[in-house]
Amino acid sequence: MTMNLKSVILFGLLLGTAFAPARAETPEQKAERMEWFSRAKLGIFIHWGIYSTGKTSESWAFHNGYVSLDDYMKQREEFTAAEYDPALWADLIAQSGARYTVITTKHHDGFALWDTKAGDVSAVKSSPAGRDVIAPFAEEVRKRGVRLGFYFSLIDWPREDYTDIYRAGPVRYKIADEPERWQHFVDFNFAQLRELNETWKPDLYWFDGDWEHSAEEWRSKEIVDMLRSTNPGVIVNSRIQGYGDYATPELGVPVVRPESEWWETCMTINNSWGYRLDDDDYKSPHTLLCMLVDCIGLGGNLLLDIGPRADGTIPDEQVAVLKEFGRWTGKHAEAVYDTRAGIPAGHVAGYTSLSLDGKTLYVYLPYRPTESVEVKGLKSRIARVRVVGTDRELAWKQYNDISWSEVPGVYYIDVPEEALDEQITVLALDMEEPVRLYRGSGQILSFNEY
Ligand code: FHN
Repeated sequence: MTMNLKSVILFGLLLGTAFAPARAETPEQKAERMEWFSRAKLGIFIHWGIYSTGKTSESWAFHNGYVSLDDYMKQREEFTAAEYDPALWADLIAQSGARYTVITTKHHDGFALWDTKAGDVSAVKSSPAGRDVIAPFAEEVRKRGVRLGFYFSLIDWPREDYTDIYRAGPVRYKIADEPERWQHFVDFNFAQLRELNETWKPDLYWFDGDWEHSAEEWRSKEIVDMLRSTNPGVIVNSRIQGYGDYATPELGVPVVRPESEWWETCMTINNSWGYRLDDDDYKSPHTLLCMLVDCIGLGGNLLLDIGPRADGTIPDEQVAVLKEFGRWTGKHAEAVYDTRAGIPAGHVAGYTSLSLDGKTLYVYLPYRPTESVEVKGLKSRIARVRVVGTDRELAWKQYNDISWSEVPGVYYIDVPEEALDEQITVLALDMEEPVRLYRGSGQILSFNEY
């Protein structure tokens, strides 16, 4: 075979591209990939599976020995999805103001909600639903411009090739003793993930259960590389032993900002991830909205969980929360999506965030103020105060604005009863310049100019 110079160069270039090591992502490239997530602020988590009969917890019920594995797995006979309306689910999610959703494609019990060819335990092959319930959900969610996230449990306790099943032990086998058995399980995880990735190219993977094995054992790096090879923009949560993009504090908003630039608190709507017949201890919309603005103020997202029933209906209490979230986020959109972390606690009684240009300080009031709201330590001057979601401007005054002191005067903003939102009122303090703070502990004035 003869090659002219042009073909030799082209061939060389192709070889170079094929074999060049993947370049590490720069911080700027990562920030670009994380952009939609940073601005999303609210996601809706969905725990749906055979445990959605409401009789047991998700997976943990057999793992902890509360029911036998057989009795637990029998619940799949009640997973009918008979009333499942993915368009309605997607409507509710979009209306809540969430910009992304994360659905359990498979929990630790191994029951897959999509038509997996890699195993036999799925909504299609082993439940009366008899169909792929992920496919129509993915389609409806995307139609509404909501980002699609897949929860995927690395753990699959019931499988014979997985190392553990019960919390109390004993382990089935040790990887060192039976490496091929473990390899069989790893191949299975890869096969399922390949199916999900190639079919839907989700925007985000929410791994879970990584604590049971090391990155080397899960092959975490290879998993992420494999997903990115055909889905380069995908975002991966932290639960994959060091290869994720963002932190996932659970069931509690952090007190101080997490070290990770990107994070999300996942939160139950009552006290359970999946639907439970015996759990009607719902958190109020006010409580949950406070968690949302707390996350926003600390620069993170809230991933609020719902638990539909096995027939696909969503309990009224959960629908009511999503609708109230929609009313509130719709009215206060300006102070939700295009914001960044606020100022440290202590300057004002309430949660805060900043506009992206830093010139507007948003103050979220989870209470009904008496007389006025005090804001201290603001070196930059207020130009006007607005009530977000209304056309109302508020009056304020400043005390102790002393030109020869470095301690700025304290602002008092009048907030009349009529300006209040029924959940959380948001004030926008538009400043003359980006917010600058006084963070000292006061001073003695050794002279007066008057
Ligand atoms: O074990 C799971 C639990 O069932 C649930 O899915 C939560 C959601 O964050 N994740 C695990 C516990 O951290």
